[in-house]
Amino acid sequence: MTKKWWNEKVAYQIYPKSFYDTNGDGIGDLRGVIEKLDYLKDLGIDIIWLSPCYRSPLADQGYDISDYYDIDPRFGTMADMDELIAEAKKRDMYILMDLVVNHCSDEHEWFKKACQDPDGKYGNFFYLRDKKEGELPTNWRSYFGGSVWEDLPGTNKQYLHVFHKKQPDLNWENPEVREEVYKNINWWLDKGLGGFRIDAIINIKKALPLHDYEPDREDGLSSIHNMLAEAQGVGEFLGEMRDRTFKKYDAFSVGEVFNEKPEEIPDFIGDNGYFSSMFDFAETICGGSEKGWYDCRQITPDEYKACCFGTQRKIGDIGFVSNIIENHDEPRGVSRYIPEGDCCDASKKMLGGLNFMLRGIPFIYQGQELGMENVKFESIDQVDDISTLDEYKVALDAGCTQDEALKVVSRFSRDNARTPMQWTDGENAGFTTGKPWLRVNENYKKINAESQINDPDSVRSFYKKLIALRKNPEYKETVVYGALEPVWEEVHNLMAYYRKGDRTLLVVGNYQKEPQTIELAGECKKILINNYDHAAIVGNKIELQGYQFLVLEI
Ligand code: TEU
Ligand code: CA
Repeated sequence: MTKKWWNEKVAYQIYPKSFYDTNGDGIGDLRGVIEKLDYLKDLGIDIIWLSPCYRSPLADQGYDISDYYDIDPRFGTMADMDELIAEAKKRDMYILMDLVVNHCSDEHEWFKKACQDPDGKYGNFFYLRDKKEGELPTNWRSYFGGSVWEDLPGTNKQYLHVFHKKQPDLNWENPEVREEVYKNINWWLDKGLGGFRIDAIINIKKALPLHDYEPDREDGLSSIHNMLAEAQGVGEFLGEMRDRTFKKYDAFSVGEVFNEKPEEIPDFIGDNGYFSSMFDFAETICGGSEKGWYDCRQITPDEYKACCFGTQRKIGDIGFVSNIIENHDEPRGVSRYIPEGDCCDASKKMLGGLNFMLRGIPFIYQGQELGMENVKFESIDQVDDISTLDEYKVALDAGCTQDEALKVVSRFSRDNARTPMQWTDGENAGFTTGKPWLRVNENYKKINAESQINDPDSVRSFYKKLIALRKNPEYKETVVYGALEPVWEEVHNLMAYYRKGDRTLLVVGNYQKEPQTIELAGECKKILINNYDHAAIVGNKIELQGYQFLVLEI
């Protein structure tokens, strides 16, 4: 593996709408990000991924772009964006934008022109099919529910959307579409962006000719995954995109890649891979279900461990994955991966530490460093997210009561991670002086940045220590590049691994509330990180407290 500039970095995802509002309209904005750069710098962040802030109707919170060359006025102006890039640079930080090019918005001018003249140039920017009475072109189910086919307004055609109907899929088979995408990427890179997070990218390649698949739910439709499993050749598009854009700028690119085959990993993230990195979603997939969220379950500590190690083994030294416990599409990691009733500062630090010390690039999602938790929804009216509303309906259709369906939603809703960032214990958690667009989590008086910044025992201070260790010149080589070797894998509720570089570190988390004793093969030279103020080391035995997490040099 060739070393690259981003290997040693620590990344942070900002969901702009919920980060910090500076003008009192209840919506977070780019000026809010600029104001909080020093907060992030103090934490130790190098790379900031901004979820979309392009011009958009916000039908899917900006993942539906109507102008790739503009900033949505609710988030600010292009001048704000330029200032953000410049202010980040001053602090040695990089900004990543979200690249959403599987689809655009139905309010994009390309789509409007396609409606006006479906047989013309812009008709071929999308997947259009002639409308036939009582029959759809294919039986695919959109990710957000219902058929992927929708009538093309004012025509006798239908268009394909694998996500929401306001997100028509772009036809990547058309070279003109690809040219437009590359032109836009380069335009942004010329502005001085560090790179991109690449949205839903596996969906750009459809299995052609489009056809039906085996229905997999009562609705008679078939999951997009069935089509994607058959689609061949996404790599040709991705390789072309790399060569025409990222590679020329040595930009960082991190792909939202699902379901890659082990033999494809070098193509994706090896030297000269399509991307610099890709997210590890193994633990979000484990416990998942094609039937819907109502059929998903919380995974156990042993499963969590198996997922992390499975990925690490698959990747080896091929490249760097990007490690997460949560993002804007997932519930809060601490609510999801810590057994019910055990969520506390110690277990939050343990989970964060176990994830952070894996080989790869750590991505911290806003509020994760504070230990922000899932929300308790009292009624479905409190939900904003389109995917959640669909899953609620799926749960009801499957026979869940309203209460059960609400419980499902509370556990898995994307809104769990989208509630406003908790800055202070003041009104609206200090996020806005107006009315927040989405309800603030009730626990903000207890969980907020202000109370944690100067508290050496806070979750945030613990994250700062983890980040500082990764940057410590004496340990960097091992923490960043060292090989990962699982240890005591068969021990129940214990996750432990070595990181072996020019030094040897042992990372260990007691993933349960009961104590547990481990026996080291060698001697412990030094305790580098501890989420308790004490470690009971006697000879080569360590009695770990419930959820104790240690990084030891041995
Ligand atoms: O998500 C793509 C994705 O693959 C979905 O699994 C998504 O996580 C799921 O539908 C959630 O219920 C990306 C973005 O991260 C997501 O926010 C967007 O909604 C989606 O693409 C469409 O752009
Ligand atoms: Ca605002």
